[in-house]
Amino acid sequence: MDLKAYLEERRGLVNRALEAYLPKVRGPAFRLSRAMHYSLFVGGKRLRPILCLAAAEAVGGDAGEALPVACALEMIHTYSLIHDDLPAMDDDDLRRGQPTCHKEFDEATAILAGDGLLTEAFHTMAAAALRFEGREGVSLEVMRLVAAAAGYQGMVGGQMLDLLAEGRQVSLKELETIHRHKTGALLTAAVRAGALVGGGSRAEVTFLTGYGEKFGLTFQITDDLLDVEGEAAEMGKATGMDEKRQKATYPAVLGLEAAREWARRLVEEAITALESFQERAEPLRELARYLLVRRA
Ligand code: GRG
Repeated sequence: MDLKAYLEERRGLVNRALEAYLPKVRGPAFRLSRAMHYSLFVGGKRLRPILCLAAAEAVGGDAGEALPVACALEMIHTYSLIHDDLPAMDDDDLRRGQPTCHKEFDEATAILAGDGLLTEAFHTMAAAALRFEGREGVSLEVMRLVAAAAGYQGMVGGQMLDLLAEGRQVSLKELETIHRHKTGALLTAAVRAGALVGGGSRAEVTFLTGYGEKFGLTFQITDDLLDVEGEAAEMGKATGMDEKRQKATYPAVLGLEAAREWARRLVEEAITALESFQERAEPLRELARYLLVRRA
């Protein structure tokens, strides 16, 4: 399959839906909606929504039905980047190749834009649930799992662990715990939510969750590798920052070659988790392989 064309088509689909869910509004909160819009549309690979749609289709579901959840995941992801870039956290000036939200606007607006995106994500999912009559159980389960993955049991908790680990040595086990929460939880939730909305069987959802977990870990390892080896211009943000901030990373704990080798092994395991799926899971297989060659 032509992954590049597939990704472009999917990005277009997601971007059009995001525009519809989050139009620029006028009025007293114009500045806030402009800031939310700015960060959401300033770039981004749309990996989480694309995974969600691909998982729905892998179980024979309809990507259109998964779009609200897919877009909600991108809103949550974008909020996490806005807050992560704030001076109180990573204090970054550049994200997705453009000034970070607090640089383009100001700190208070960036905090509110993150809050607005997080809340809008749940509004989007709830509004869609009301439209899908008769599927309330699935909709509620999806919202529950996305909330758990985004909150203190998942991404927010992982961010706390990451901040607490700065400047000290961590074991491989601790590193994995941090990243399973900080990055892996939302990526896994994207796949699991897609499988549920798509009507997957219990076994299919379990296999796809396994795929999502391997995908999430591999994503983080390759993110760490790109911080060491990537080009800032291609990534749209500064590189070499992990070392500067004494962050716990896979290359730091394992060494570069062992980290690369581990990523390769995890991709094989992710693809193995899809063994019982036919052709329909090919995009998910290709997305896992793409992690090893991505440059941004
Ligand atoms: C502040 C609540 C809160 C959470 C922050 C995800 C996260 C937790 C922080 C982001 C910092 C970071 C660089 C994490 C590493 C992995 C990651 C999420 C990279 C960015 O995701 P991509 O590559 O970004 O999917 P795009 O821009 O393509 O959407």
